[in-house]
Amino acid sequence: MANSKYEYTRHFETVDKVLPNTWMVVRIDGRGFHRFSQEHEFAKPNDRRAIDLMNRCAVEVMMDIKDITIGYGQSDEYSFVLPKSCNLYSRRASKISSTIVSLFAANYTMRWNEYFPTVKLKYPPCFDSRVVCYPSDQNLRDYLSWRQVDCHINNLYNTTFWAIVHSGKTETAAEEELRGTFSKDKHEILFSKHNINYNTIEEIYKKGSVIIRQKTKVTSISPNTGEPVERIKLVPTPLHVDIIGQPFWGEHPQLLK
Ligand code: DGT
Ligand code: MG
Ligand code: MG
Repeated sequence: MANSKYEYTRHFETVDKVLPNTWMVVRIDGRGFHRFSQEHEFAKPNDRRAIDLMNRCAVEVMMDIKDITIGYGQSDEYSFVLPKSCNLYSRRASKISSTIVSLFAANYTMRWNEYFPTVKLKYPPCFDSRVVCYPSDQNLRDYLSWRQVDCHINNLYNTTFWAIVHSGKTETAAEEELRGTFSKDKHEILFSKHNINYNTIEEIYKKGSVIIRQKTKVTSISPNTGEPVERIKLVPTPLHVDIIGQPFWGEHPQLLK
């Protein structure tokens, strides 16, 4: 490109490189999803279609951006982990974060009908995004644990809250009943008053979704022979498991490399 007298404005771009040799986490979060979930008639407390759509978008992001090793999602948020050695966009925070969030939002819009065939998308969904760097493996694990604990606490509260409301009480009465209660109290309210054993609720709601690249048998048609060929590929796969304890990290040691 020819130089022009205007080119000097390029130097106003500030450097926003993430510290080298640290874990990078991009977290995206739905903007105003309290309203978005109401306008689009999400089931309460959890809408399986909405969760499946979020997971699909995250899988698509990970298929496109191969540097991402782990995704973790719950509610209207997703975190994407990039390893210490990652040099995507020379570690420029705004390039990384804006690419991931726009890819996610574009997929959310494009695939909406697949997951909500009977609900018209009323307005464009929007997500914010940030990059946070974590220096140690323990920091990264603690970050992911924080998000999973958040999922658990919110899900237990929301499950109990909506059980009370669905039993005929007002939202204010439900709030009142839950004020000051501990986890064990909510389990008890669910079990004794609403006949719900929290432990039997599906893991996807209690644990959120962690996406890692799993070895998967993939069948494709050979362009040469026209015959199906089987290959083992690493495919981003959502799991609904505990990521706080050691077993998950022991089973997948490559995730902390
Ligand atoms: P923000 O992030 O500051 O722009 O504000 P919001 O409104 O997105 O709030 P946030 O992110 O703290 O909370 C997520 C909201 O999304 C919360 O109001 C519950 C709603 N939501 C997420 N997933 C579901 C779902 O499966 N069902 C229902 N009914 N609501 C959901
Ligand atoms: Mg939000
Ligand atoms: Mg949120």
